Order: sequence, then C-alpha cells, then structure tokens
Amino acid sequence: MYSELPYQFPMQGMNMNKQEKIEMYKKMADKGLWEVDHPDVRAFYERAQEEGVELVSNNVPHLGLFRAPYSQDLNGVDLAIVGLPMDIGVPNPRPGTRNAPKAVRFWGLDRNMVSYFNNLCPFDICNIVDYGDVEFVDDPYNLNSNLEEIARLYAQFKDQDIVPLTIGGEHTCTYAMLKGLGKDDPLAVVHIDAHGDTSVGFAGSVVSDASLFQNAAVGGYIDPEKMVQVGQRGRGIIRCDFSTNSGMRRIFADEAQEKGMPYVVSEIKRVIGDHPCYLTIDTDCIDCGEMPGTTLPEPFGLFGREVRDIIRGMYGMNLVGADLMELSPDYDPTGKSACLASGLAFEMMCLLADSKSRRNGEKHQTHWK
Ligand SMILES: [Mn+2]
Repeated sequence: MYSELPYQFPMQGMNMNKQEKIEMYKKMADKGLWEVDHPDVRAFYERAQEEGVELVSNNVPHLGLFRAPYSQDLNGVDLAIVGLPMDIGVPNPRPGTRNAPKAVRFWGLDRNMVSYFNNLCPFDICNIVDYGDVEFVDDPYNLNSNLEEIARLYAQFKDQDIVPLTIGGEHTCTYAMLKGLGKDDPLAVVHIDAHGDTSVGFAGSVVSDASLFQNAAVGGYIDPEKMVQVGQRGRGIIRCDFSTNSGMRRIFADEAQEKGMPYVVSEIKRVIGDHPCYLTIDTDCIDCGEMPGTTLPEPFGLFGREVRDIIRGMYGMNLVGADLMELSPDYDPTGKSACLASGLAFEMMCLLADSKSRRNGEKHQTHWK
C-alpha cells in the first residue's frame, strides 16, 4: 500500500552542461519552507500561516495535538481530539496510561500537518479541535463514575455529529465511549489488540479492560456480528470464547501476518461494509519489542507499520470515531512507544477526517482565528 509521488522528475538536465544544471538547481532551491509544489498542500500552508499557526518553533503550549486549536466549544466541530488520562481500572497492577495523552501530544509536535500518503490536509476538510484532557469531576477515583462521565460526553458527540479521536487511558474507557456513541444503534467495530477483551469482569469490577467488548455487546452498543478483532495472541485468548460464540471475526496475529494486511483489510470490509464503524486500537497489538510502553506487553505481535497499513486500508469506510488506548509511556524510557503511538494517531486523524468529510459531502476548514 503506497501512493505514487505525483510528479516524476522530468529529466530536464539531460542536455545541459554543468553550469546550466547548477543554474537550474538554484532556481529549484529558491523556495520558502512551505512553498511546496502540491497546490492543495501549498494553499493549506499559506492559510495556516495567515491564521498565525506557529510552523517553525516547537514551543507551542497553546496548540493541541498535531497543532489543532484547543477548544471545548463544540459548536460546528467535526472532529474532536480527546485525552482520557485514566488508569484506575487496570486489572494488572501496572498503572501509567494516565500519562499517555501528555506523551502523545509531545511526540505529536509535528509541524507538517499533512499526509504524504494521499496529500490529505485534514485541517482543510474538517473543523478539528483538541478538546484537551477530560478531568473527572464527579468522583475521580470511582471507576463507574468516570465511565458515566465519559459516556455522557460521547453521547453529546453523537448528538452533535462529532467524530472523536481519543487518546487513552485504559481500554475500559472504550466501553463508555461505545455506550455514548452506540446509544441509538449498535456499532460495527474494528478492534486491533493482542487480547480479546471479551472475558469476564475482574476483582469485583463489572467492566474492565479484559471484558469491555462483552459488556458493550450485552449493553447493545455494538454488533458482534459486525466486529473484526485483529492481532490476538497470548495465552489469555483461551478465555475469550465470547468473541467466537457471539459471531465476531477473529484474525489472530498469526493469520494476519501469514496472509498479509491487504487480506486483513478485505476481511474488515467484507464483514462491516458501510455500517457505521468504530476503530479501537490497543497499543499492545504491536509486538512488545516495538511497543514496550503499554499496560500488558505481548510478544509475537504486529509491526507498527502493519497497523498503519490497516488504518490506511480503511479509507472509504464509514467511521464514527477511533481511539488509541493503553499506551503507558513510562515503561519505555526510550520514548519509541509514544513516538509510534503518535504516528498512528496522525494516520487515524486523517482517516476520520476523510470519512467525516465524505459523509457530510462538505469540506469544513479548521480555523485558528
Ligand atoms: Mn485491550
């Protein structure tokens, strides 16, 4: 899966002498930092600079992830980036996902803001805001109370036709997001994860990051027969009979890597088609060698590049939201886990923006002023 560069080098120098070539190269080099050839991308950069977006310095605390404007005013918003810094419900005593949104924002300090894959300028087709991190106010150390707060916010997103891109937080949060977004009709789900997350609740809690999709199916928020799970492996999947029995298509990491990502994408499209679909990625889907900074690292996993190719393969589907959960940056002192997570988050933002814009049949620009 790759896109051809839009311009082939025209071999202009074939009949030139050395001095003529140098003159030609001088002309090519005489360009501003943002004066790129692609007309749409160039127009976007011109507009961004006119609106005062800082495109040189990385000292931009006033800007959100991927330089989206921070705002909690949801009027006219198409896509909201949300941080959910929560880790009080993880069954294994490895807290830390509360630090993920901060780490992804740090590694997402990317001034380029467009995708080379398809020359997509997400901020030119959707009104995108970074909503910031949710502060749990009702009863911050009570898991059920926090889940209720999340469900209320995501029900509001659903009512206002806003597509959320969420940076977790423990995977348990996804139960509450699905409860809000799937409150009227059950959603299709693409679930990329080392684990099935369809086991039973843990240690007295009914919903956990090991059971959330069983809970969401029982709640009527998702349709298991329109759900594809990719990347499963590890000894715990033996406890996820609910996945098979309820009709989910399970593609273990072994099958995915043997048959390749184009096959995985074709299975996702066969099972889900045009149905409104939620994409949830648990960072532990990626091999522990590439992704040590996650709550429950697993060996024998997918490559980050393979997960990226699944995301890119999903263009054209009907996405209503996406999340990237369980990054636990402090277990990885190199920073590569958070760096990879932010790369995936950008691919997800582009996919969501494209899907939302096509569904609207309109392009709405993000404005910084
Ligand atoms: Mn999970």
